[in-house]
Amino acid sequence: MTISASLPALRAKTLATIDRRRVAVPPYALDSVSVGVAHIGLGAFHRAHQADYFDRLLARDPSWGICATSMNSSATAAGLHVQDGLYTLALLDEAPDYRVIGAIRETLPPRDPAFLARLAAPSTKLVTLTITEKGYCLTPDGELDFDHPGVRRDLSAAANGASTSASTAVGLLAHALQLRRRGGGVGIDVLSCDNLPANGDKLRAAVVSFADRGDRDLGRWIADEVRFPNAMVDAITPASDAALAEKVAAETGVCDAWPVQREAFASWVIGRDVSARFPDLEAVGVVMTSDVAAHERAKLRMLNGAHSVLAYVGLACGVTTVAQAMARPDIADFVGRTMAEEIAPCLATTHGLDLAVYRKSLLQRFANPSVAHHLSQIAWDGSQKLPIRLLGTITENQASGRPVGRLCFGVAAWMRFVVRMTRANSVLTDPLADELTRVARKRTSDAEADVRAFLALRQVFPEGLARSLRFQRGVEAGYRAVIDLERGATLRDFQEYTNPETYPEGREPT
Ligand code: CS2
Repeated sequence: MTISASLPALRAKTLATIDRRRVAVPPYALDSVSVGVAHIGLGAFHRAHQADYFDRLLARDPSWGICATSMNSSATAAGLHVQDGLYTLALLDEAPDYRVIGAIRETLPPRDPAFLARLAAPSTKLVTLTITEKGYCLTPDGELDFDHPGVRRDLSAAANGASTSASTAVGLLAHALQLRRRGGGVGIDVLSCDNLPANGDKLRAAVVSFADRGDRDLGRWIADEVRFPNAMVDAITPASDAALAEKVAAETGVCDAWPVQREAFASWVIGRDVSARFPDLEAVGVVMTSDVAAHERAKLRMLNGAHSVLAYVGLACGVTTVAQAMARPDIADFVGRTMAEEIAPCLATTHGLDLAVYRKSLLQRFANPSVAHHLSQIAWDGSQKLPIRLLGTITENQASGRPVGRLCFGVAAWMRFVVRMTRANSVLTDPLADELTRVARKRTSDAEADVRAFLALRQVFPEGLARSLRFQRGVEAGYRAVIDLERGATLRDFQEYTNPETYPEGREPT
């Protein structure tokens, strides 16, 4: 019998029973809060990151409560509703800190017309999104994919005047903005909080092109009246598990079925091109800057790029968490060198950040033994993440004659991950799962043929890169080496594949 099952549920009326010396509770009256933010994507990252910032803002200004929904699943919305929107955030460090977050004042199931009404209401001043890379329904070139089944469905529903139940976030936003325009034309800020470069610009382009298909005036109005700032978000957020629920129960003395956890560190950098109604998030530690792109690029390529390399290489070595991978000297050394020698050099000229300090701090964050961040969680959606995290760096390095061996190794480790998952009949969490499984099933005993089949996936690999012999050879060498890793070899044995000398500058191997 777990401790939590015997305790009263976390709710507004049980808040008073929590010992405030052990657990922080909202320092404002819940019933004084009004909704100012509509959020799409009620996953752990939103609850651990943005909702924490808004929770601290609410202590100063009660008009920034959140109404949240998810595009697909209703479980979290229903569960949080029962808990009056309350849940516990565990900040993981040597001694964890626990805080009950009250910022989410309303949760609604997918496609609830009440959420559309929230988006359209003039009292809603900000929309935030955490829908992951695939939620934007973009082509590899970063434009709205009009062949995406959800986009097609939403466009035909909009054309028939039946768009109340959009299945994509882009369709939902376009419809809500149409209602806003009709209802008096109050613009709004729409803030993407996903790991995509130029996330706001991409979302704006997607929503405007969706709206343009049915109503050019609406497209123009959105482009003129709605702000889509770019943003960089950062906080390592391992998925919640039963152990977390028990720790939270022991601290709070109540049963919370929806706790979340993250590292103590968090950062949020937002572009200054916001409207006058934008919340004063600077008061709670958000950085507003005119140079988000540099922050975004450094974070996506250094942190997320290294994360993906760690995930696929670590899983090939039979390791489970990021901290365990970092405890292995061969893997830690490999990732550290990947960052120093292959990722940082493409950032050096664009950013004032001290990259050596940044790299060191990232390696420390990855190695934090208090954060059990599963590599399998990072490995999800590789087809969406690789282009953003690794392939751009590889393309730029190749063009400038810089080394790419370790990054190619990371790409190969992803391919082998897909092969192993397919062979084991495990569920591959990836929007391209069907295509990937088809390629993996055709696996031969020839690394070159296997790699060629993966590189033919145009949704992942741009043609120019896929045709580069240097890239092909690097991935093939990595592919063979990862097979050896799967058989228990150590990573050190493969340094020769990562040596820039293997691919002399400017000379493509034939
Ligand atoms: C991770 C990110 O799951 C992943 O792919 O790389 O979620 C990462 O933990 C965050 O972006 C850190 O800010």
